[in-house]
Amino acid sequence: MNTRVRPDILITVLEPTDVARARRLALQAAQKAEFGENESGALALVVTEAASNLVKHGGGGDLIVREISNSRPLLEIIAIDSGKGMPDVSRCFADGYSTAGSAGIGLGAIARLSQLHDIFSSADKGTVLMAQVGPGTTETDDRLDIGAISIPYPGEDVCGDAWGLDVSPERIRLIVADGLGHGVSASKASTAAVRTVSDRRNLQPTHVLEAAHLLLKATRGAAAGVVDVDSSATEANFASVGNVAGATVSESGVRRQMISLNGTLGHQMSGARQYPYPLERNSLIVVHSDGVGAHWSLEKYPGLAQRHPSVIAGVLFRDFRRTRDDATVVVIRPHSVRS
Ligand SMILES: [Mn+2]
Repeated sequence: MNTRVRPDILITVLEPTDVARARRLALQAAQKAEFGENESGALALVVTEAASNLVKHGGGGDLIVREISNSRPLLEIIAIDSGKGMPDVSRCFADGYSTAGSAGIGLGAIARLSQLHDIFSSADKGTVLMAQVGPGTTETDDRLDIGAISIPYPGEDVCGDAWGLDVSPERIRLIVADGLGHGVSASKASTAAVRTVSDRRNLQPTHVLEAAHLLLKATRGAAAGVVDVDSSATEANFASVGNVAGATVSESGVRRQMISLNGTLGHQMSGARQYPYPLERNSLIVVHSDGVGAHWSLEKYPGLAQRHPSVIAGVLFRDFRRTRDDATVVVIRPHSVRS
């Protein structure tokens, strides 16, 4: 079971002093993740460049620092703005090209210092940049690409949402849970729902939710969605109770909503059901709490459905987040084990 070690950090970056703050918070995260000196230095440079770009070119934005749980540490930076966008992203990533000041050199440095980076920019909607820095590699890389953002209700230290990923030879399983309300009690409920998955790996999604329903009686209750993807990545099975939404998205951006039933785990559930959904090659699965609005379409962002899932999560978070709630969005692109 792959769950978040520490909560994601969101830093609003509007002016140069915020750049210094972002760097400081990222370095604290690096220390907790036991980065060495070189990796910390690389991270500081990446965060400084990404945050400076938010100020110089994005008209301000959000910088998210996320720890990717792994045997070796890896931190992901996602920089999100709603600015003018970059006219030619591939040229911007080559050293030396810039539309204003040092942006071109900055993106080249980010590319060199990161294990993995990706960017999506549209002229009218802004830019989302992601970079993963550190000595770690993602153990499940051959099974799926994943992007996730989970940010607490404003002012809370803990997130009332929780999510987890479990990869076995037979399948990939993802759960997203949203504890009622926000804060510590909500976090306890959603964490208990996620833990049910790791404790009951052999149960079907419906039975996992039924088990969670019993376990969560002592808590405030939660909504949760569980999706299984078979090893050939041709079928997803989704079961959801309450306001956790799931959808499949084709490579061209066509969305198919998956079914969530009414109810609250721990309080009221009239039975869980799971339904199968066919997956095409390079299909995505998107699962999110109701802190992200449900009326999104990747077709409105040409090319986005082919980007790294972290960038897709960043765009959905930017454009559909409801600020008065915990907000979690997880995007996966399963790979066929046979291919
Ligand atoms: Mn919620």
